[in-house]
Order: sequence, then C-alpha cells, then structure tokens
Amino acid sequence: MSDTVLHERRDGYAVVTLNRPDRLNAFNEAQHLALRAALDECAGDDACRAVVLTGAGRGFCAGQDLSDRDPAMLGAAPDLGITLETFYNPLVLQLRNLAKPVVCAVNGVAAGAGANIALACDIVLAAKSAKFIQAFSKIGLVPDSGGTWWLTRHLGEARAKALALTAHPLSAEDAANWGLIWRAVEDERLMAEAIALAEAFARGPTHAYALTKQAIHAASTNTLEEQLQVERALQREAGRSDDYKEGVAAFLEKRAPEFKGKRQ
Ligand code: LHQ
Repeated sequence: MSDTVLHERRDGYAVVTLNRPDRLNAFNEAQHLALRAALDECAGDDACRAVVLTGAGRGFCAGQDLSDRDPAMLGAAPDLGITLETFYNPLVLQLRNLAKPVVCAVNGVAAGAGANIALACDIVLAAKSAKFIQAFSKIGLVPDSGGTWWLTRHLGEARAKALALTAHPLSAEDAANWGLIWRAVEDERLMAEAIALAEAFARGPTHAYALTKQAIHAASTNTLEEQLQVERALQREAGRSDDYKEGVAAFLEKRAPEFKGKRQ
C-alpha cells in the first residue's frame, strides 16, 4: 500500500492516518485509493472492531489536492461530477456503512471535502486548535462529500447556509457546541481520547454497534412509525446474538461482559 495512508493494526482496532502532511493531507488519487483499501481491509477483518481516522502533521485534510486539479492545466472544462462519483461519494458511503465504529480524530484544519469526510465518521473528536472550513465557495464550487447533508441535518439551514456561503472557519469548540461533532479536546489529549474510545469499542458488541448505526441512519428520513419498525427488526437480530446473552449474564453475575462482537 502507498505511504500516502498509514495503516496501523492494533489489538482490536486500526489507526488509519492520512499522510501527505506537506499538503495538509489533501487528497490526490493515490491517497484516495490507499484510504479505500485500508478501510476495505478493516471492514473484512473480524479482528478489527473499530477504526480511528486521523491526519499526519498539522492538518487533518485540506480536501482535494488542487495542484492536481488545475483547470488551466487540465484543458477543457473538467467534469467534477466524475471525480465525485469515482472517489468522494464511494468514500463517504464506505465510512458511513462500515459495520464497526469509526472515530475521527481531527488533529488540525479540515477544509473542503476534508471537513465532510470527517463528518462522515461516526464519532468526531477535534483538537481545540482545529477548524472546519467549507472552503468550496472560495474556489467557485458547491459543498460536496455530503457537506450539504451533514450541515443541514446537524445544524439547520441558517447555519448550514452561512458556513457554506462564507467559508467561515468554524472552531472545534463551536462545532461541538453547535452539535456538528462529538467533542473538542485539548490538542495534546486528542489521540489518547480517540484511542480510548477505539479500545472500548474493540471490546464491545460489534454487531450491535453496526445495527445501531443502521438504525440511526434510517431515523433521519423515517417517520416515527417507520422507525419503530426498524428498531423492532434490528432488535430482533441483536437479541439472537451471543453478545446479548453474555451482556445479560454478565449484568446478573455482576461482572464485566466479554463480548465477541459476532452476529450470532
Ligand atoms: C494544498 C491544499 C490543497 C493542494 C493546502 N491542495 N495543496 C472535489 C471534486 C474535484 C475537484 C475539486 O474539489 C473537490 C472537493 C474539495 O475539497 S474542493 C476544496 C479544496 N480545498 C480547498 O480549497 C482548501 C485549500 N486550502 C486552504 O484554503 C488552506 O490551505 C487551509 C485553510 C486549509 C490551511 O491554511 P494554512 O494553515 O494557512 O496553510 P497553507 O495554506 O499555507 O497550506 C500549507 C501547504 O499545504 C501549502 O503548501 P506550501 O508548499 O505553500 O507550503 C498549501 O499550498 C498546501 N495546501 N491545501 N487543497
């Protein structure tokens, strides 16, 4: 695998690091392919029960590498729809649909598609010095990689439009206070807190986590009646798992559960 992405396997989880620090980890094609491959490997490995995604150096990710995409060099008007369809859209769905928790540790600036890739993760922690920038309007583009979806759902139209139209750098603390991310933490605590979450998830009921993700994703478009049916179906499945039996037994025996994370 290319070193544009570092993939470290640890006991029960993986740490995946975007690694083009001199470009603030902006995406070129190699980094896209390496990230997709690392996430595929995590998805297919039962021993990997959580993922931490972060960036090397002082930034998390500055979106598309614009030096790769200079329209003057590319000649005729480029079709950015093809770029989204080929690279960004599958990545967003891969993160969202991964059947294990993905923790994003936003270590520095997250701009353009970089901000929205972070928001595609399940739990977003950010260093207090980090900023989220919908940088697209500065280069005559529209927020992509789910940006219009995450911003509108998490923040409402007023804040979504202001962030998208002005490219205002949103501080990590405002992002947390506004409900866009889980927490802003002291810079030096970021990785320790992200790893603590991953370690806890690595000992958790992985299949129940996957079902929980599914239920919460379905909730954003369902009516209450529809969502109650989703919960019924997913709970039925969770209730058949060994982890459920173990969870109840451990509770009754007043001991810590030993979850295997399997479907059955
Ligand atoms: C970069 C980048 C970068 C290349 C920093 N590219 N080098 C999808 C479909 C297809 C095409 C278009 O895009 C998309 C989705 C998108 O993501 S569009 C949005 C693309 N991203 C941006 O517009 C953000 C551009 N970057 C910035 O505005 C700033 O760099 C931010 C605000 C992120 C950070 O500012 P500073 O902390 O002041 O750092 P810097 O600007 O000095 O950057 C450090 C280096 O990284 C610098 O290189 P240098 O050789 O001068 O040290 C930058 O040129 C390079 N860099 N972002 N996206």
